[in-house]
Amino acid sequence: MSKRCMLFELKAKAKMLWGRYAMSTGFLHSVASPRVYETATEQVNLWRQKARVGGDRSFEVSEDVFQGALDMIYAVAFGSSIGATRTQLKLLRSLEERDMTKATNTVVEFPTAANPEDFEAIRILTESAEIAMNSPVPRWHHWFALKTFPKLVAAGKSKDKMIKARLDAAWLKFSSNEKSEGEVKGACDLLVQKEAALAHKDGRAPAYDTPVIQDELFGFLVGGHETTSTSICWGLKFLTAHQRVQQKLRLALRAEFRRAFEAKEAPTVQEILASSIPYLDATIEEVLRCGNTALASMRRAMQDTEILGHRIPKGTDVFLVNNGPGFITKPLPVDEQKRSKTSQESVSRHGMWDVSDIGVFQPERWLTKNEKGDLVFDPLAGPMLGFGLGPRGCWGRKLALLEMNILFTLVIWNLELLTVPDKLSTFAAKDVMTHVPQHCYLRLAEATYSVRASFISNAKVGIPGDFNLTLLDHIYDVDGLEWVGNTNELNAAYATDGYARTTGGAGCFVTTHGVGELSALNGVAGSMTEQVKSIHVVGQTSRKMQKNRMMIHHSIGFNPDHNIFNNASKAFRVAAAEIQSEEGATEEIDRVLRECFVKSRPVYIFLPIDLVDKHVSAKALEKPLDLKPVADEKKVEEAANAVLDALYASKNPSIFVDCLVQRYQADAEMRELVDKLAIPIYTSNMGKGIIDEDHPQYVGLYNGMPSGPGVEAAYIKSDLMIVVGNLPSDTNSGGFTRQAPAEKIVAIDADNVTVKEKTYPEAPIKAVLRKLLDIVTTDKVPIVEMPKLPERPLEDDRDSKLITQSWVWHRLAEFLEPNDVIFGETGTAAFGIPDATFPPHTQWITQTYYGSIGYATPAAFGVEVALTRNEAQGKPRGRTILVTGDGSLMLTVQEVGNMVKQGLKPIIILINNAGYTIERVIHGARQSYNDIVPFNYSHMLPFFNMPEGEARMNFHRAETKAGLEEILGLEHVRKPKTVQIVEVVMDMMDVPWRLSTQIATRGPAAVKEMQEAGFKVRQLQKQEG
Ligand SMILES: Cc1ncc(C[n+]2csc(CCOP(=O)(O)OP(=O)(O)O)c2C)c(N)n1
Repeated sequence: MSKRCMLFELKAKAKMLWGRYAMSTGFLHSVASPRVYETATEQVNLWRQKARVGGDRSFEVSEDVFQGALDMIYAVAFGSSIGATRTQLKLLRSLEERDMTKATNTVVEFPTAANPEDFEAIRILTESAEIAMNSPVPRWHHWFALKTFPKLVAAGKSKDKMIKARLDAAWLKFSSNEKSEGEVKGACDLLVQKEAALAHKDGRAPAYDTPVIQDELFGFLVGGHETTSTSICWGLKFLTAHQRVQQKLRLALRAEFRRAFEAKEAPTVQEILASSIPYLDATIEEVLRCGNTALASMRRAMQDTEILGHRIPKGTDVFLVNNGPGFITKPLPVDEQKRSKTSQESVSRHGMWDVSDIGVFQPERWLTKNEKGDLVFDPLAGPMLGFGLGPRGCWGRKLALLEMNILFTLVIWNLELLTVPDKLSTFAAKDVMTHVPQHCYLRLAEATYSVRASFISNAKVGIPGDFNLTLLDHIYDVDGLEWVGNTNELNAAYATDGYARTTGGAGCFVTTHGVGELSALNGVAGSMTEQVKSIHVVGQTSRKMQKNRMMIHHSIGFNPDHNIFNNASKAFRVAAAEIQSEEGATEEIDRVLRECFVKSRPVYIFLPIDLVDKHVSAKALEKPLDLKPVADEKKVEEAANAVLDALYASKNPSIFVDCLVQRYQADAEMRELVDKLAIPIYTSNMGKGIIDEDHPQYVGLYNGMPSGPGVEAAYIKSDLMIVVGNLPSDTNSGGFTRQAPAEKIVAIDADNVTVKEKTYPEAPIKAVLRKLLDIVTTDKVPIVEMPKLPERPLEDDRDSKLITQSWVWHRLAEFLEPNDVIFGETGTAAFGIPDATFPPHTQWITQTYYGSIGYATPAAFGVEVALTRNEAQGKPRGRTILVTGDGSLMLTVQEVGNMVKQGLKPIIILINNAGYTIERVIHGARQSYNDIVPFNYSHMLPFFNMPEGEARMNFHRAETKAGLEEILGLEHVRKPKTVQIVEVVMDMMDVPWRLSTQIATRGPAAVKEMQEAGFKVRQLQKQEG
């Protein structure tokens, strides 16, 4: 028996308005969306207010959702809100917590304001459909009720009056001119405008307020809110119950709406319309599938037909059930032969998800990968009939999806749907006009705008192990975080270091406890001593295992202390979050992240495996991470004034720039300051590149004795040496020969300033440089004549056809382009490259102080990862040029395989000088301990799985200068698309002059040993002197 009633028919009649006019993209975007956005914003504000007044308690929102949905459709129909949500909000604004008489510890019930009259009329008429649904003679019964029940009669009159008034107003607007011009503010305007235009055209009297048009409009209102509000309620319930989905959705929104995220405001309606967020579409589709708002579509057979071999006579009402097998439970077995031909043919076009988890709410089932490998929303991923199909499918589908899209975006963006007590979160439903949840409770908190993880680093590197696997799973949940594996933990630590140096922020890597964390320790120690921001996350054994000192694998001996490894790394970090409870965990993590930045050194986060999946409050995220060091404004000013006083009183000042400027992110201030001061600039070995070497005031690299001709002589003429970001290790000061007379030194260090032996504490480097920029009076800075350096003496091996140390570094420097990142691995490269002049904006990376060989290859991997991500975000990037010795490469060569796998494109210049030349020159020139295992490097790329042909193209070997010239001129070497290896064959007894000069600083015995072994000892500075 048909359960049709007049309201359903009205809804169907509204077809012209729905289908032809109001569902056009133009109308939806320019007219409907702004109205929907306004009302959705009101809804968010209402809930925000309820959360403020109700505190941490849950409250029922079904009525709010119903009011909001009617507000929306009314505004889309008539251009202005019916005011239901606004009325409630007004009342709520005047209330405080103490006014909440109907509140328990967990639930709060808010007083309600009387709804506007029109709202009540529409609601009464909509709900009257239930009369038909419960009657054996639905059509007649409903008609009778509408005509005779006083409440329904009054509501009908009210509704007719309201619609007539709206139509009249629209008519006034569009009938006044021939072209029916005027602003269309809603569907009613659109309908009248079309009718006015048609009437003009046909030369007839317009019929804008006929019963048909009135029914169209009322059908639009009725059809547009009850199903949508039910679906929204289901959506809120699912997102509350599935916190992972909610969090993932929020992150997807944040990733899409970057501008809004950074501005800490909601995305605009235009931004929402222009967006494409597959996870949002998938979530809405999954809400519709699992919520089952319309349990069935009813269709009457228009002709005799057959379904799965069963005869269906014309006129039969067929119920297509949406909540059964195939949709939310496993499909029933069907004899495929019995399906119609069209149905059989469509199998390949329509997907069927993995049915093993068909009963689970899981938006991911609607996502597939496109040809480019990107996840896209696929509405055909599985069967779905929520809106029906074909000519009798739901006309309002587009509007309903638009409303849900805007509302869910704004709700999830602004509010966190916290879990509600079990008894309030059941999925019990009642079947009235739609399949409605019995209750819909929310407990809310403001969503915060900061995501710590993506802020720190958008790529996490590391190595899996039993104790971090589940932790690693969560990396995939966070948009903006990416898992990049490494070939071992030491490499992960190095890669993190490289990543951090090039981004200026922190790098983060994850290892398993014991074996993993110990393997990484050498790399972490390097970051510690070179002051690089590294976050080492260790997945530990469970708290119970730790407490019971269980003999879990990777532990040491009997009755093992599981924290033995944690204790081992204490000297190599500035802070550690040793998490043992979810209580306070987030605050503790924030504390160490701050330490990492403020002290620019490694930190650890230890996470027992049993804590990984525990929920913690997101409250800490409300407080933005403060990464700036504490700077006492007065002390900073005092320090800056002392610097300036000394500067103004000097006659021949200079400024010396070292690497800690970069570590404390003060490069920009440094560059601005040298421009402003216009006094001679020198840099250290490790500070090279921070100031462009074509700067008019740049004199050269001063490294004590191993400095270029005339550099030291010029520097020591300074009567005031402003030394910024000093790191005075042996290798960065020419074996402690760099001159630094205390009475001439103004030292601007990481967190204090010393002016001629008086120290000003609590004055961080970046703040001091900024202050100097603000208060310096450039007129008072002495004008200094730029020193003139003598010409470099010509090298005596310059005519050699073979590749020599005296030639190769200058040639490689010519190969550089602005924005390149160049690595000099510990070895002859680290001493040779500083001799060359870089183009502007070159980043120079060398682990000169810690000097752990093998560092540069994985660190170059980390840099390439960072540069590739930059490029993907449209930022400019240079190339990564790794210069490494053959001995060093062998320690961490596996990471080249990872470069191939990840599609990275560094240029690797491999100095093949048959072993540890740098060690030969120090001692034991021809001892076998300075030899290495010889390799055939041409096999390296194929071994790492680069296809043979490609590998041949990308491997190059140069034995002569001419050969290297040719290779460096190749287009695919200069502009690489994949890893390039350039093997450069050099003499094992050839060393850069800076290296032999540095060794000579050890005294005459060292010089004698070098000379007896056959090394040339060239001291350019001496030659000049
Ligand atoms: C991990 C580590 N082990 C040992 C050393 C000692 N060391 C310093 S440089 C070097 C040799 C580097 O040789 P290679 O990379 O071939 O460079 P070359 O000097 O030959 O250009 C060694 C073994 C070190 N610095 N780090």
